[in-house]
Amino acid sequence: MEQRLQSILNKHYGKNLDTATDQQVYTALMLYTKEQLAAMPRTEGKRKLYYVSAEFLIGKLLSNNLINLGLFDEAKELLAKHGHELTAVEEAENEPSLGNGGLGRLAACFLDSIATLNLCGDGAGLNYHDGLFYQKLENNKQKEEKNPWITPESWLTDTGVRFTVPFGGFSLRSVMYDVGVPGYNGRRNSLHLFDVETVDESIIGDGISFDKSDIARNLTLFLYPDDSDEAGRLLRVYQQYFLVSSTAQLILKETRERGGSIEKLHESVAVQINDTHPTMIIPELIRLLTAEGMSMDDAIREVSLTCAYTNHTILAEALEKWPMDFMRKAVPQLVPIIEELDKRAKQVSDDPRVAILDDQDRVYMAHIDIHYGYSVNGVAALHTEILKESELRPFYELYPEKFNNKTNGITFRRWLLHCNQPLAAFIESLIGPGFKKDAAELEKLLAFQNDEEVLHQLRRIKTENKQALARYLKATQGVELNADSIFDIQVKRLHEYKRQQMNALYAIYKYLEIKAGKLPARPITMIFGAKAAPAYTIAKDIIHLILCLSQLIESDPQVSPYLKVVMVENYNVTKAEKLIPACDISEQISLASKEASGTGNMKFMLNGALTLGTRDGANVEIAQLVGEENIYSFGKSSEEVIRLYDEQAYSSAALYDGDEEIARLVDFIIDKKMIRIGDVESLCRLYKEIVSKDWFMTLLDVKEYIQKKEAMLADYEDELTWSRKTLVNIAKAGFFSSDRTIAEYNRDIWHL
Ligand code: GL9
Repeated sequence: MEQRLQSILNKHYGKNLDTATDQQVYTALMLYTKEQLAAMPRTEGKRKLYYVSAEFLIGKLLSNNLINLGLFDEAKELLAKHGHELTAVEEAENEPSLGNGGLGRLAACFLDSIATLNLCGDGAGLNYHDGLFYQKLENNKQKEEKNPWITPESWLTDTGVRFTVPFGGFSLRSVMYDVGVPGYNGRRNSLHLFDVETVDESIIGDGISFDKSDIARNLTLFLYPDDSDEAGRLLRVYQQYFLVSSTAQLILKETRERGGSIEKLHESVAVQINDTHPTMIIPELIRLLTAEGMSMDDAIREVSLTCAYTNHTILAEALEKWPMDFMRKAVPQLVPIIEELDKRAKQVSDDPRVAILDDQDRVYMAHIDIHYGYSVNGVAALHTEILKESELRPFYELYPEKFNNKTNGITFRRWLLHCNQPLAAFIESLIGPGFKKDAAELEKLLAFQNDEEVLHQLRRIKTENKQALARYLKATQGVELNADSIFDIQVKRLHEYKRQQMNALYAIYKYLEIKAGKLPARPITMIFGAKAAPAYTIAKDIIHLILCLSQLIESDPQVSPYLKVVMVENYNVTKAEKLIPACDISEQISLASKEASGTGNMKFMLNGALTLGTRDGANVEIAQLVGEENIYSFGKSSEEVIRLYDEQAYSSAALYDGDEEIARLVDFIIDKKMIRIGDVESLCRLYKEIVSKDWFMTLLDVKEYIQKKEAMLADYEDELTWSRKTLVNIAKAGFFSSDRTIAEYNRDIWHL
């Protein structure tokens, strides 16, 4: 390694390991790691998986690739010998922001596990040059800026593979870049990222605005461009088709090269459709197969035996329905196929709830997936039950054999070995290294439940991680954290159903308590991190509320020694890796039934935080594993919430009018102290929304939530009992390894 690094540094910069900057050392180490990765043997298999997704939130790759290649310690020591710290060198890497949140991060964890389990499977996505946006916090508001991440030397390799993607009236050339995916096991796969050569960053104007109609120049500029207007929605259709047409052409090319038969495509290929964004791969594959001379019947049968669909949400807004007019304009060649698929589906059932085309000439993308895929899975046990019992019930009655659950998971390489090295080393000293390959071995930690020295050491490690986070936030955002305070963290996309607003109401409660002289036993640090979709007004109002509260508390010397509210700017994977190991209280407070699974909940648990959560998504399975005494659950059940929706029986106004305590907290949003700091229009809009609508039922659970959090804060003072709970959480986290999830996908769906 040393020789090769010296030679790369010399060739590129005329420097050596002692004279090079951290940035130069990063580039050299990245290029070296890339060479090592390329030299790994590929996975093999008769049936090959294509995991097709609009998002892959892969995060920085250097450390994780070094870990999976078994080179991490060697690299760290070598750099240290020459006066460089690996963590400082890593800072030079840009994080590719090719995803929004859980769905994209899940896809990245899955690629890691697929390679590690030695399964033959590649990812297929798009190479967005500016990813999602970069979030600046200014004047207590979110401001979106472009977020370029591609540098001349990067993990991307141009494969030389090119396809032509036809659109209505024009076509674009598709360029295939690859990012290597090393398993923790000696073999590798690839992530294919398709791009257009004509993309032009100079068309980006103020913030993240650009000409949405100039497809050749804008196609791969941004992930999910603003879809609040028609041009933005149409652009998404262009993006989606570009992804799936490129992928479908790659599948047929590789199948031939591997000696497989196109006529028996399903014997050589499995396609996992990650949410509805890649749904058009079904009609596109049918189009390509019939163009090869297959009959429509045969093509539909083969494609249906090849494609499987994962549903990630029951929120109506996320169930894509595209107007047929969009299809006629962007992808006219798919229109006759979609009409044929609709006609056949109507022969299977005349129930309008399962139709592909509705009476307003809109295409229901999920319905294509369910009729013409061979598997439909939800992402946590509760979520899959809700799909079967309510959201997709008519489909479940038609095709019960297609439905199955695959509870999400996370890769422990990134979310323990990499992000929490002190904890990983401590675990290894207790139970040996076996847990690194087999996460179930973490259960061996249960033998230490009554070992006081072990329990004290867990808290010491947590405190060190809190100090490290404090240093990081001081350096990057200029905020001071008290590592002796309790760290209560809610980091995830900003959405009303995730109820950051309920957490903000807790901050108001605590502020008022402290003002009234009721001081907490220990200072509390409430940390938020979240991006709001640019056109989601109420989500931005919630960010504004949190930032105004932060300022109000900070500037009040009566309160600030006991309470601090921090919003981390531009929350992303890199920041998650620093926040999660430093957390005491993991906030998982979505309205029951709405969070399909959650994966942050798993990451926090694995890193020794205790969950304050509703009985939603995978929280339900966490509670079953650790036992009710090791989790803090609260709130109305999903059955109760679903009943309230069905009977339209929820009224936030009634709760507000009938309860002085609730009214006192909500009223504070528009208290004159707040109005002085914030934007009246924004705060009033949010106040009104909560009082008169509150679609995600904040006021239903807020009182029980406050009570539970208070109980939790009190429990924190009993160090041994708290630490024992964290130990049980770590020990039981093995189930949430994405290695387990992927083994189940392969056993039940892919059969690679
Ligand atoms: C999501 C769900 O909301 C999460 O609960 C789930 O853990 C992940 C992964 O299955 O999928 N569905 C979804 O649309 N997103 C999710 O995070 N959204 C984004 O990532 C934007």
